[in-house]
Amino acid sequence: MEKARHRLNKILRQHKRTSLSATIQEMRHRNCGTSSLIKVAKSIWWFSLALYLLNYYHTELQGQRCALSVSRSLSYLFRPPERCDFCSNVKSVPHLRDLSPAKFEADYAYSGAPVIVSDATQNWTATKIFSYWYFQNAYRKAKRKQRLSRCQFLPYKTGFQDIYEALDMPQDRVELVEGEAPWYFGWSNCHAEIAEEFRKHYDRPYFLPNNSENKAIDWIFIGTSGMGAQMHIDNVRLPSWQAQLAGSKRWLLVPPPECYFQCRRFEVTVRQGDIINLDTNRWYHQTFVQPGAVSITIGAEYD
Ligand SMILES: O=C(O)CCC(=O)C(=O)O
Repeated sequence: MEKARHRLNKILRQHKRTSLSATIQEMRHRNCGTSSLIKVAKSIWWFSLALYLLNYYHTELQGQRCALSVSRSLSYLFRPPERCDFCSNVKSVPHLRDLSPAKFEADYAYSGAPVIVSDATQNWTATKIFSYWYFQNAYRKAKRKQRLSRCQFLPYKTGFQDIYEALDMPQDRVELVEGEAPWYFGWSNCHAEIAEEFRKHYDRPYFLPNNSENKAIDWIFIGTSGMGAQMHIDNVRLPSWQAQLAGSKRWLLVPPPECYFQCRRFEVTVRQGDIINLDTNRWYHQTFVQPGAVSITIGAEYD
């Protein structure tokens, strides 16, 4: 009897162990299924986030002169290092005239070598017509019809919120009467009707390669002596031209840090009528409006 009880207990213990381990196996299995599901869900989440960021980058940030929504130090941190051949052979920034599209394409358009072209705005009426008051009038007329908030605006040190506020300064400040604060701001002219009006007064620069396309959105920068853009590098993918329609501006061009030992820095003055061509995505750049007339520039990217 005792022997039979002992055997029964043994069988029960064994059964308990097996069913427990089966339960554990099952639990493990289930658990494993759950963690796989979690892993898949996490992967989908990260993938969607990456897709969203990629899409955001392409639709919103590309083409921005200054991606203010991404912190500047963050965008500098993730800037891929340059191979320095774009600047190692640049010994000066030439001032050229009569520059054929073929020569521009071969030597400057995509090489990263900056150049100033001095005879490309001769027939442009913009050099005579564009002024703070001209812009104010154009935007006041357009404001009544349509107000676009997506045009980018760079206030620099002025604190203005948008182009409408910037074009609403009292006359004394515009003319920088003694005691008034200097000003400088820039904006992307994404207002179709105004862009069309402005474009009656300037052309695509004659030296751009025939097959290159001028980007649809022009940038305008305007301001008084002593002001300008702080040192920065752009993230707009394409090189650009910028025409000095009034006043003059000194540009400081600095190679990226990884090229300091192979490349020089340059200081150039761009005078009224000149067009500077620069890959602002490769050269750090800073501008200083020179004493004299209010500086007005217009520019665009080209591919
Ligand atoms: O013209 C300026 O003062 C600034 C231009 C600039 O920073 C740019 O084109 O990225």
